[in-house]
Amino acid sequence: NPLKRAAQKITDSLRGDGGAPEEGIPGKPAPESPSVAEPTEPRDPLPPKPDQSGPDTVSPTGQPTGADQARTAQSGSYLTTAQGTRLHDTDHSLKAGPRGPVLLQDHHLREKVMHFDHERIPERVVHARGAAAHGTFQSYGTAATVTKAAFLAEDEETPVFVRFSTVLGSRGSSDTVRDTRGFATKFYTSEGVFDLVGNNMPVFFIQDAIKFPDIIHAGKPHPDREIPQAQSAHDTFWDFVTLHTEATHHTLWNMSDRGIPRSFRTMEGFGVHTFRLVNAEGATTLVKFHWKPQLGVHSLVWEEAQIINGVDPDFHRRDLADAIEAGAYPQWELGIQTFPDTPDQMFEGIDLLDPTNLVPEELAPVQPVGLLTLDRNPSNFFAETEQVAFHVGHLVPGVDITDDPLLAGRLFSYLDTQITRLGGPNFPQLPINRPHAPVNDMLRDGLHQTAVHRGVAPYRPNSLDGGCPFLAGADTGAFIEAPVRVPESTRVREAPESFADHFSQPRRFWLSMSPLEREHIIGAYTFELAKCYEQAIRERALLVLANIDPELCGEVATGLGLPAPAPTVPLADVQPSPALSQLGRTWPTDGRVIGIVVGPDGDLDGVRAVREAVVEGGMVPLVVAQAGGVLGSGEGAVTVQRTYATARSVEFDAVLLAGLPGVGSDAYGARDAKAFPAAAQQLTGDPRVTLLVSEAFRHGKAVGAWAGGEAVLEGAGVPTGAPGVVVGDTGTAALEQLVPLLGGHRVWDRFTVA
Ligand code: HDD
Repeated sequence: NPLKRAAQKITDSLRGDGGAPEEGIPGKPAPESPSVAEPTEPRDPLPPKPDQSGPDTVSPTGQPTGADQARTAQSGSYLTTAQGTRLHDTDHSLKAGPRGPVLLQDHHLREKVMHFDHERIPERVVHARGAAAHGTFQSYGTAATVTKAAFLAEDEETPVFVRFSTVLGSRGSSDTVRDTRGFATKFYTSEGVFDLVGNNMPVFFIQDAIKFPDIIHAGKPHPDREIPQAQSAHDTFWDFVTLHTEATHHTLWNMSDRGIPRSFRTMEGFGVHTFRLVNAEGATTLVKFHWKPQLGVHSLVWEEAQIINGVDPDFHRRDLADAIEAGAYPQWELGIQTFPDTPDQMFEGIDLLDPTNLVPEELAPVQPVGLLTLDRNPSNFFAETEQVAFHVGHLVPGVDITDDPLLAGRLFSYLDTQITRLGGPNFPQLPINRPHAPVNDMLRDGLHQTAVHRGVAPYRPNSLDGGCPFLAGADTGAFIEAPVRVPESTRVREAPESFADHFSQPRRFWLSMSPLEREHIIGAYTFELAKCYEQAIRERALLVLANIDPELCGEVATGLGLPAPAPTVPLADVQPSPALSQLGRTWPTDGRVIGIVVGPDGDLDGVRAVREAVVEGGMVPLVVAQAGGVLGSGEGAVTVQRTYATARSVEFDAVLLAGLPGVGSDAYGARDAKAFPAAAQQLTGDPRVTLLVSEAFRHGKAVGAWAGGEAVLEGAGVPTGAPGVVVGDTGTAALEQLVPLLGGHRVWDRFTVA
């Protein structure tokens, strides 16, 4: 039949220039050609239209849109309405006379208030509070043997946007609560967007996404009073995680120092799930992704975290933005642990599909594959940090998923949630979400459509738009699902047997901690459980702890005033993984904050010299004095950055004291210090300075003094011979002794652990 043959010819030619695309799928037979003729008269396809390269960035009337939207939204010197009409007054409603009623005809009032009324959008249901930054990812090319992903090829530089977050708190909650942190990275690769939506902990509370609403409902504030905010220290959280023991490992990480990071800059990041990489030959490798911070992994101590929540709830957000503004660009190395893609997807007895498991680095070393540098703060929080939409299904050729049941549910959830949060399906068109690769989809219309699509045939196959857009093949950069064998089975609502081990991995984590880190964990469990009202929950929590370790269980039981139960399962015989401990290593001191506290008669020359030396060492000096302004005059003047009223120890990694009046001195004259009882001042000097010093000491921070600062140490009850307390003849001499202590993050020797 000649007509059928001609129709077949056109159908074949409409398959595009991707070079027999489906043939590119290794091991997959090409699909059968469609036998149905096109409804049009068979003829040669039309040439591709020039405007088939994706949504236009010029409006139909020639104005720039999209990336240039800032220009259209904010140009010209005059205040205008949203329609561009210049205004002469925006402070008064239109009234019938100065004391008369406001007139309904005031269209400017109406527009201004209407827009304000709709400024807020729903916050993220989880990870609502976050901060973000732009940067670049520089690939080393070391992953090129295991993946064909272009952004991991040698010397490839890819723009990125990274958002860090807490999980439980709402948008206005505090930064330093005990919680998991989100670490989500959007790579704007040449092959489309790749999102690595991870956390600062390598394991998750649940093994199946169907339980995500349960764990989140349990962790969020109680539905009746909506308290507590951004906390896990309450009954519903502990009720769930003690009944649902697969949460044990993640809960233990939360109770460890990882739950209260010092800074986003000092957190590790993890992809959590096992992913599958595909190389140019089609070979697959299972991987886990890791982000390793160049500044080391550091945490707050609990009391410090609690104080910060009051004195600076924006602590992490401020720290990230300040560091970038100061040019101290935070960096992380991306690394991969690789595992053979065996049919059972196990490695050394660890089920790689169970997201409550980690693989110790000692068994599978993390191999560095590239460097992330964050070097630009967002210019508009809402447009960028709030509107960015991550999705684990944003994948590029060379990176594919596994059958981890937690990942499967995430693949559904992220797209879905953006529709409510960002008001419709066109959120990929928001400037922060736009891919940097050309986009030529056939998605059309919908709420907030900003692209002006051309052509008449957003369907395939078509003959009317020249058969465009074409389909790509493996050799032209198509994303092709790895041809993985799906196990033959029966439909069930069940987990594999290997998912039933809930305690050996937590036990490994516990055994890997240093004595001091264990002490912190015991403190955290005791604090959180003591905040629960229900005795039954506390008792159940102790049963869980008994299965991790008798010492952990016993210490927490003592703190709660309860008997320690015996384990209900045999204690797992596991080896520690030293890489899990944060202590015992030395890190660069870049970006560390040194408070230089100076009194009314302080050694200004010394302060100047210390400041310069701190800056030269890549750290941040903050001068703290009784009142704001400048100390001294002329060229030698020193600018004051904090006063005794605005400074608190938690802001500094180390403190240096210069020329401060000490015990019994009446040299303090600042008006606000008078708010403290005179007796307190007489005893210790300014109570705010002594508090600052004693807190810094208690939190394990290096403390130093010169030029009379020693007297304040004494007044604050800080012995000059104690570990990490240094005294110098000059400021720089004191600083020289102080800096090496910073490399260890804190003066751990100061803590005695039995
Ligand atoms: Fe999720 C946000 C990380 C499991 C459903 N998740 C969100 C963010 C991060 C993570 C970092 C914030 C992204 C941003 O900054 O905008 N989530 C994880 C990790 C998980 C995980 C590491 C486990 C390994 N998440 C998970 C499950 C579900 C979700 C199992 C649902 C079944 N997550 C969401 C969400 C969010 C989200 C509801 C809220 C806002 C958003 O997606 O965009 O879809």
